[in-house]
Amino acid sequence: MSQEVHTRLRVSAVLIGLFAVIGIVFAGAPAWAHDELIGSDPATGARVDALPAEITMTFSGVLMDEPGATDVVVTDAAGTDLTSGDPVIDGTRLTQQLSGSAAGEVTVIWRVVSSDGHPVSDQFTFSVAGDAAVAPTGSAPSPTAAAPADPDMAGTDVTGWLWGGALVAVLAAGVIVFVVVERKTRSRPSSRD
Ligand SMILES: [Cu+2]
Repeated sequence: MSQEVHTRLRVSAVLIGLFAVIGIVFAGAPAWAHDELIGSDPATGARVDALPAEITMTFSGVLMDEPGATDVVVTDAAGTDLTSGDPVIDGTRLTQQLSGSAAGEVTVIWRVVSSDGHPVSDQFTFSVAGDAAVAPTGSAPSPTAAAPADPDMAGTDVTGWLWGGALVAVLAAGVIVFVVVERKTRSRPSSRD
């Protein structure tokens, strides 16, 4: 009788460990596959002489190019729209044509769909010479390199699911073997009784 209780306790311990591992795997999964902005031209915090004809951004992964997936808003300090046409995606590269002229701080707000299917968005600024309101050189621009937190992280990364699924299969097999062995051990004629 105490043997059976002991077995149940051990199976419970295995199951608790199993669920704990699954929890850890899925909690950590979403951070694995996000694409992030790794560079741009003009760069974050750059000071240029005139508004360039286009802005290019380079990401760490191949972006999804679907209608409505990508959105870029470029405005001057007064909020005037400086974009010309839609952003163009080419692999890991995004190009946004600009028009007009600007002086002072230019803000680039972007949203792309990461290669793992998640939307990623952030913004950065650079400045165009000719405006007294521009912060003096030496003031550190706020870095935008840090990966933005995704608003819709729900553990849906394919990679995470695959790893999680494989882990569950292996652990489940282990539990089954454990239970079968325990049963065989118990059903064997015993001299200890
Ligand atoms: Cu993601």
